Amino acid sequence: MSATAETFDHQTKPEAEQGELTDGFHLVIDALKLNGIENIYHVPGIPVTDLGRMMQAEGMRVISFRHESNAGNAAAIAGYLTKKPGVCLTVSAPGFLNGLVSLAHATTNCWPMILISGSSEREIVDLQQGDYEEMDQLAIAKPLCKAAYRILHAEDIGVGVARAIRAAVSGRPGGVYLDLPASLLGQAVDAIEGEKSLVKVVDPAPEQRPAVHAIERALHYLKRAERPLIILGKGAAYAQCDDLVRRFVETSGIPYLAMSMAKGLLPDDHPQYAGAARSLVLKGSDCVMLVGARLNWLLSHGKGKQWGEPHSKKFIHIDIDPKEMDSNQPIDAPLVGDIESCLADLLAGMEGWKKPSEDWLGAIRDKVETNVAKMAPRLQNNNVPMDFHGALGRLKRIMADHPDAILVNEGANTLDFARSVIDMAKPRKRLDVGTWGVMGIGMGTAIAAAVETGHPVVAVEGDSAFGFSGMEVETICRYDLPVCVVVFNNSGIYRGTDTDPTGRDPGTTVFVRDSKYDLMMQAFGGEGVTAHSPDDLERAVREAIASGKPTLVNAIIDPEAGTESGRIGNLNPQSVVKK
Ligand code: ADP
Ligand code: TPW
Ligand code: MG
Repeated sequence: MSATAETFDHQTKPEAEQGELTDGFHLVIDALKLNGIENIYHVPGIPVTDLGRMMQAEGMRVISFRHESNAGNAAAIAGYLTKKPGVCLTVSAPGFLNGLVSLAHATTNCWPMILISGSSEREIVDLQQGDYEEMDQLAIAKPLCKAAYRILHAEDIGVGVARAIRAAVSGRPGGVYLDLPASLLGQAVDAIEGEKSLVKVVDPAPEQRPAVHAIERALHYLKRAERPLIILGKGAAYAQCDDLVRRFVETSGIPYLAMSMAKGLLPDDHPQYAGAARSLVLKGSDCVMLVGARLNWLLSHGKGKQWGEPHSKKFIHIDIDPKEMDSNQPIDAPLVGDIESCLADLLAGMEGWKKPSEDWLGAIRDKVETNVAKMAPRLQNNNVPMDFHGALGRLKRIMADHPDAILVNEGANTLDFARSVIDMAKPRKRLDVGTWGVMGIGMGTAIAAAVETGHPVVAVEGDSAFGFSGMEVETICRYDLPVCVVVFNNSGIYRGTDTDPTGRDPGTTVFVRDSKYDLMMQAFGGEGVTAHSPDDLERAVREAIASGKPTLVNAIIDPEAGTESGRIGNLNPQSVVKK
C-alpha cells in the first residue's frame, strides 16, 4: 500500500506555544488540513462566514458558490475524483437544506462527501423557541447519508472530523453530515491541548481482501463460461487501480461494457470494448462479471428482454458492500472486497488462461464494426439547424484531440447521445448525472473538475439541465476556470415543440426560442459565442480549450431533433384516459 493511502497527504503546522489559545474555528480548519483536505465548496453566511474566511487565510482553497446545491455537487464529484471526502460548507436551515440533494446524490452514487453545516443553538432548537434559522438538522440529514455527527465541544472537533472522514471513505463510500452549532466555533481551548485533540486518520479506507474460496468460486465460473462479459462500473473508476483493471481485462480477453462514468477506464477504442454491441452482449452472454457496477435500473435490474432467457446466465459480482449481492439477481459468485484486491487475486489465479472462443469474440467484433460504420455518416453532417449527431460528431473529434480534458454531461437527449457518441480515452474523464440522473450537477461538477485536476473542462449541457445551475457561470468567471460550457439549445426539455392545448400558456416543456445563453457568460467577463453550425461549434470549442478562458457556446439545435426523455421514455407512466 502506498504512503498516501495510509493517510491522506497533509500540511504540517508550526507547534503551539505555552499559554496560547485556539478556538473551534481554528480546530476545524486544523483537523481538516491535518487530514489532507484542502478544498472547500461553500456558500457563506451566519454562522460560517468567518470560518470560510479563516480557511482561506490558512491557505485552503475556498470556492464560494451562488447556491449550495452546486457547492454540494462540486464536493460530491471532488470525492469521486480524489478518493478523499469532498467538503461542502453551508449555513444553517435553508443553506443546509439546499445542500441535502447533493449529500443524498453523493450517498446514492457511493462517493465520499462531507456536508458541514453551521446550526443554531441546541438549547433553543430542542425547545423549539424559534432561533434564527432554527432546525433539527442532524435528524433531517440522517436518512439521507451514511453517517451524521454533531460536535458540541471544541475538544471533540478532532474526533468528530476524523469520524466523518472515515465514515465517508471506508467500505462503500458515501455522504456524511457534520453539524457544527454556532457556539462551538467560538469556544476557546488551550492551543496545546487543542493540537493534541486532533486526529490524523490512519488508513482511512482499509483494503478489504476477498476470501480465497470466493476467488476460487469466481474463477470456476469464469473459466467455464463460453460467452463471458465484464461490466465495469464507476466503482471501478473510483477505485483508481486503472492498470490492474486493464491487465485483468486484457489477460482475460473477455469483452467488456463500461457504464457511463466508467467509460475511458480502458480507452473506448479498445478492441475488447463491446459498447457498440451492447444488446448483443447483454442478451448473448452466459456469464456476467460486474466490477463496481450495481444491477440497478441502469442495467434493467439484470432481467427482462434485454438480458435474454431468464436464468440463462451466471453472475459474478465484485463489490465492497456485501449487501449489494443478490439485490436484483441471485449472484452465483459474490466477491466481496475492494476491487484492487479482488482483481489482483483473480489475476494471480489466471495462469495459463484460455481466452474466450473466436465465435463469441468474432460475433461481437462484427456487430461493433457494423454499428460504428452505421453511425459514422450521421456524425459527419453539417446540417443547419444542427441535430444532436452533427454537433456531437465535432465534440467527439475535439475530445479525441484532448484526452486529458474532462467531459461533464447532463440533459436527456444531450446526455444519452453524448454518452454513446463521445469516446473517452482515459479514466474518470466523463462526469455526469450518476445513478439518479440528477439535473443540475453541471456547473458544480465542472467547477470541481477544474479545481481538483487543473485540466480543461467541457460541459455539454441540455438547455434545461444547464438552467438548474446556470448562475454558477459567474463563479467560473470569478475563479477564472478553464471551463467551456456548451449549451445544447433545442429550446426545451427533450424538444422545443410542445404547446399548451388550451392556447393560454407556453407548453410545459418549452423555453424561450433561441435564448441567448452566451450573454450569460459575457455578463461576467467570459467569452460567449453562438454556434449555428457544426463548423461554428467546433471552432468555438477548440478556441475555448486553447485559451483556457471561461466560455459559453450557445449551440442552436433543431427543436424537433430530440425524443421524449431521451433513451428512457419507456419509464414514463401512461395515462389510461383517452381524449
Ligand atoms: P455504475 O452506475 O457505473 O453502474 P454503481 O454506482 O451502480 O456504478 O456501482 C458502484 C459500486 O461500486 C457500488 O456498489 C459501490 O459499493 C462499489 N464500490 C465503490 N468503490 C469500491 C471499491 N473500492 N471496491 C469495490 N467496490 C466498490
Ligand atoms: C433535479 C427531470 C430529466 S432530463 C430533464 C429534466 C428536467 C431535462 C432535459 O432537457 P435538456 O436536454 O436538459 O434540455 P435535451 O437535450 O433532452 O433537450 N429535476 C431534477 N432531475 C431530473 N432528472 C429532472 C428534474 C429531467
Ligand atoms: Mg433541451
